[in-house]
Amino acid sequence: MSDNSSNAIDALQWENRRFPPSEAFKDQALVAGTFMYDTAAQDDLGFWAQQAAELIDWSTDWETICEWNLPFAKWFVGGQLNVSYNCLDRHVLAGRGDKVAFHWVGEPGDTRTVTYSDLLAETQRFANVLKGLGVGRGDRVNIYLPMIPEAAVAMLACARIGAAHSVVFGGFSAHSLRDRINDAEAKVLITADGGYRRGDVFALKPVADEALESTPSITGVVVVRRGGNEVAMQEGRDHWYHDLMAAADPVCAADPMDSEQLLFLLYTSGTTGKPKGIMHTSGGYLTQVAFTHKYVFDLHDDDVYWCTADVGWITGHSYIVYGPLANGATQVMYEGVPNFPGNDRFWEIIESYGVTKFYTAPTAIRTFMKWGIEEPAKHDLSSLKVLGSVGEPINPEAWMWYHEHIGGGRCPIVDTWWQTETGGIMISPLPGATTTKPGSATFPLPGIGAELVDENGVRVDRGGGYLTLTRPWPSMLRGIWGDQERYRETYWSRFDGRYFAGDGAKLDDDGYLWLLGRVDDVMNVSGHRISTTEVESALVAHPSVAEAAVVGATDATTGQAIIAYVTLRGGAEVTEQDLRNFVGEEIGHIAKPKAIYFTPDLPKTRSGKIMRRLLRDVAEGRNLGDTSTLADANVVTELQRRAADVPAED
Ligand code: 7RM
Repeated sequence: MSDNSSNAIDALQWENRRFPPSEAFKDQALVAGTFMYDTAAQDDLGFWAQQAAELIDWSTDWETICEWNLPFAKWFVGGQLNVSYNCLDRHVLAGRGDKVAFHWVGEPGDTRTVTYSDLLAETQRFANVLKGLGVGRGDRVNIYLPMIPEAAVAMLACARIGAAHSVVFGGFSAHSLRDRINDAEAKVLITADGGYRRGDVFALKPVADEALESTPSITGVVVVRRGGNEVAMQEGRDHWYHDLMAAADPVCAADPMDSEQLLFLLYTSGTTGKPKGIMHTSGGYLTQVAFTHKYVFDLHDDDVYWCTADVGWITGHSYIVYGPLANGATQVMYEGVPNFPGNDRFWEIIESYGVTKFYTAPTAIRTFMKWGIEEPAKHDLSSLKVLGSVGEPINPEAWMWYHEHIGGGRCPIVDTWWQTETGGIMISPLPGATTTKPGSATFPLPGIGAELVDENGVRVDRGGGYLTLTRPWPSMLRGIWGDQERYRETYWSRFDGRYFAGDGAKLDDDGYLWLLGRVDDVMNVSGHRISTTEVESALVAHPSVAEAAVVGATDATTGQAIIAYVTLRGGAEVTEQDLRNFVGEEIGHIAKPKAIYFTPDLPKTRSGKIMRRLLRDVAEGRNLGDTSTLADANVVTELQRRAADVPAED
């Protein structure tokens, strides 16, 4: 046993580089200094009320800021608002109708410019289309679309009439779509013939048709023409979007909705296999996503903001649709993959639209590292001002690469920790106020309570622990659709009075938070609780390594042994032994992988998170568990084949 066995996770690695915001950045920043943290610390409810009043238009004021009946919260109780009015009408009424909402870029190279007036007009018509299909307040509508402006229109049209949307990412199968439609008992499905991906059309309507064979609640299907692929239309049930829109009334009033009106369900895979319909409501959600989008990205009126997520994920909901549109921002929306037609597609888009704020995921950054610095170097990226990261821990070396090769050494990086369940960003720097350290998400945002605890729920002030949230926040999930017992059990039962959703983290001497990945991934090697993230970061610190995934495999001597899967940077070479020694030097002998496998790709979810569970199956020679959420199943099959070769040990 290690001498610190009471610790949830041993903290092995400490990073000392620091990046304060420049004077030039601070001079123009919305927040420099600590005033916002100080205000919120004195009265967090008052702070949120102030944000709700400043950032959102209400048709009726609320009576109570927050009603907290653990684990159930209501925010801005008694208040009324229309989310679509806040994202559209009020900007147009204020004379900003000609401002671009979306510079949309199709993968084949076609483009569309959508202003706030355009988006409002389209949304009103489509809201009337939905009404015509029998959709009303409280109904659920499923959305299964590519990354086209109609996805935002569909979501906003639901919000306008008080129907809840449930967006299913276009990469999901017929089976997944069917389960999600049935769980939500959706009335209408909005889909497209197909969309573009890596130069080809991928079919959506034919996949949806398969799902629709067993979705009794669906009475109408709306199909957007995008891919141009051949589709079957079922008489009476299926309608073309453009036909319905041409016939629709152009005016649809934005009626006030209750602050706690269900805005959307978003399904996230649970440990038991049955996806959970995470519930988000209106007033609190919109307040927090508008607040975080404005201050975390230091939003100015002339910004061109680009979040590369898909609207099928929470990042697309909160930081493409609701946060940026509530703030009246101009965005880029891109349909396709980062490597079509070339590996510099993102950098080309940044250059042509003068993108100032860029938000992407570590998996993308590590992929860019693989492709080499020549790709971004082909383009002028000097418009960029703030870079964001979300989805996984960002390894310090990936952070440095992002900083140098994309940010030109000049842009603050905001590493934003949050979840589908939290609805909005919870832990992140404020770019004009926070001195960052590569790989740390730094501090909870003003108004947010986060603490680490040990196995027994006792607060930890330095070193590793379980990340918990200590009080309700406006954009928190309101539960799991149809299963509030599962909600209580999943998030509120492990530590008394605290929200816990599975992540480990460590606190350094300066109080900075370092996310260590899911606690299910923590390895136990000879009694040391070692986080996969730390060993991965040590591997990525080697100049030849672009990406690494580390797992603990059962070992007769040490309990678990560290097994690493490594992808090299373009053209680089290194031996297994050199890498093992490198990790030994970086964090110590205890963290040296027992074996390292080189692989061109790692198994990832469709949203880009590394699936360590499958790598554990491979390392322990088991049959693969559930692979339905895997982006590319060939990757693990190949690794399984190679695992037949027994690795060396020293
Ligand atoms: C936004 C999103 C949530 C899980 C979360 C973490 C991981 C997300 C970070 C991160 C370290 C980050 N929602 N995660 N952001 N880990 N640093 N900045 O990704 O519901 O799909 O995933 O993602 O494990 O619990 S999500």
